[in-house]
Amino acid sequence: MPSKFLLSTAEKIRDMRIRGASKIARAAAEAMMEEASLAKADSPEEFAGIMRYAAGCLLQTRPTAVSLPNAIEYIMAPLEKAFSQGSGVEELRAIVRGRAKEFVENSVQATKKIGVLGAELLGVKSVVMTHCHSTAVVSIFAEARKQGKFISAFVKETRPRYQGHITARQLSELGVKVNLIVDSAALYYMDRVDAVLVGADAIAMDGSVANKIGTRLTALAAAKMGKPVHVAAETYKIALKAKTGSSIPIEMRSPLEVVPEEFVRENRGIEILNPSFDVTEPEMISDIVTEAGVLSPPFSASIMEAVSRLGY
Ligand code: RUB
Repeated sequence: MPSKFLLSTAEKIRDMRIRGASKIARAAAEAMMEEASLAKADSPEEFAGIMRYAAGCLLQTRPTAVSLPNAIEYIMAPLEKAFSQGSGVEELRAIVRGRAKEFVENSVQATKKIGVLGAELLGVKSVVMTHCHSTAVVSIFAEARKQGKFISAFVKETRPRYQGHITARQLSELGVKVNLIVDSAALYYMDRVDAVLVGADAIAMDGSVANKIGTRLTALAAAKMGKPVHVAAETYKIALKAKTGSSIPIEMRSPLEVVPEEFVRENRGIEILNPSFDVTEPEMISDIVTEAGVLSPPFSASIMEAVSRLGY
C-alpha cells in the first residue's frame, strides 16, 4: 500500500495545489524520500517494487513538466543500478533518500543562481512583462531588487487559473511596481516594456520552450514590438528525449477551469478546450537563463554543450 503522504502529494500535484514545474519536481522528490523512509520491505525486490509503484503514481499526475520525470529518474536510476548489483534494502533506502535530498537542494541552489544570472540581464530601471507564475522568474526579480534596481512589471493575470495573481503579490512584496493586466492586453502594453521574462515546464533540445498557455502569444507580441524574451529555467527542465517542441506532451485540463458547470450543462453542443501549455519556437526566444549559465542561440548547440558539461 502506498503511503498517505505519497497519495496526497500526487493528488495535490494533479489538482494544482502544488504547481509550477520546480515545485512539482521538489514535491515529488520529497514524496519519494518519505516513501523510502516508510517502506517496510523484507527484500530488495520488495523495496524496489514499492519505489517503482511510487514513481508510477507521481508520473501519472501532470504530463508537460519534464522536471517531474527528470526528478524521478534522478532518484530511480541509481536505485535500479544498485538493485541490479545486489544491494540490500537499507543500502537502497539510503540511495533513494540521499538522491531525493540532493535533488531538492540542487534545485533550490539552481533557482538562486538563476536569480543572480538573470538579474544581470535587467537594466537599472527595467520594465518587464511576465506570464503565469514561475519561481525562477521571481528569483530574478528578487535579486534585481536586492541589487537596488527599480523594476516595474506588467503581470498577465493568466487565465484560466490566474497564477498571475501569485506573481503580482510576490513581486509587490519585493517592492516591484506591479501593473496587473488581462492576458489580451499584452500587445497593448508591449511598447512600454523592455523585456518579457517567463519560466518553463520543458525545454526541447532545439530550444523550444513549453510553458503556460499564452506564452507563445506573448512571445509573438514581443517579436512584433522587437522586445527580447528571456526564459528562466533550471537545467532539469531540459527534455533530453524531445528533439523538438512537437514531442512535448501538452496537458489538456477540465472545461470547468474555463466556465462554470451550469454553462456546460446548458450548452451541450459547445466543446470547451483548455490546453494548459503551449510551445514557443526557439526563434522567438532571446536566451535561456539556467544555473549553468545563460544559454544563447543557436540553442541546439548551447543546450547540447550545457548537457554534456553537466554530464546528463
Ligand atoms: C506553471 C508554469 C510556470 C513553469 C515554471 O504552470 O507554466 O511558468 O512551471 O515555473 P502551472 P517554475 O501553474 O500549470 O503548473 O519556475 O516555478 O518551475
